[in-house]
Amino acid sequence: MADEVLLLDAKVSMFGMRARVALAEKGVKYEYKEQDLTNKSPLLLQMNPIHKKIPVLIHHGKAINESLIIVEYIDEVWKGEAPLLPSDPYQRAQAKFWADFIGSKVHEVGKRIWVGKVEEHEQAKKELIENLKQLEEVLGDKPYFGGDTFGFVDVALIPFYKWFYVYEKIGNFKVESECPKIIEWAKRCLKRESVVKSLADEKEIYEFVLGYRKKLQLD
Ligand code: GS8
Repeated sequence: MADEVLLLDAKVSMFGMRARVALAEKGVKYEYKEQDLTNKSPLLLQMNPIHKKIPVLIHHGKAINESLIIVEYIDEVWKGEAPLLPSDPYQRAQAKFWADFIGSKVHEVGKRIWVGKVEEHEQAKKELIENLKQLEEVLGDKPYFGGDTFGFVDVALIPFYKWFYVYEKIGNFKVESECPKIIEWAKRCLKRESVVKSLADEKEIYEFVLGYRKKLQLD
């Protein structure tokens, strides 16, 4: 199997972590290829010629691009184990909506903290907290966004938990004091082997971001 599945990825990437968590949930063996995004490999350029971004899943030589599409693909191909998307069409649509919200809102606003100038931080922090509070409402009293089982939205969001450390250090605030339910949910997810072994270390992410900010002279 290992020669059939290949993941082009970068360790600290929240999008790459989504693919890794989904593969681990399904117990899929794969070959991991760390990519240097400052000097993109011919393989990455060939496999994602449109966006030239990681993650890229290569299955039997064919490329699948975009993290949420990759997670859905993994869910469809390895159907038997741990279903991630609900089978009910409305629930499925809802799961896709919130997973997209995480990329278009949480990620974008988080980026305004970690690549943003200091004067942009206050507004970005406010919006990030608003977005996370919306997600807390979606979670409600369920253990996971997927209900009783870990699902698509859980996979989409959990990598960002490791990025909270960066948002908090750079933005000088604590997510937990504003959104305790999200932190409780994240700690629950972190009890899963698939999650623990797939996520990058927060200090490593922070070091990466500090280097990035230094290079761009943002401080
Ligand atoms: C985003 C992937 C992405 O931004 C997805 O897969 O969900 N919507 C896509 N990948 C980044 C690394 S993570 O921040 C990337 O590959 N960047 C390289 C570049 O922009 O040149």
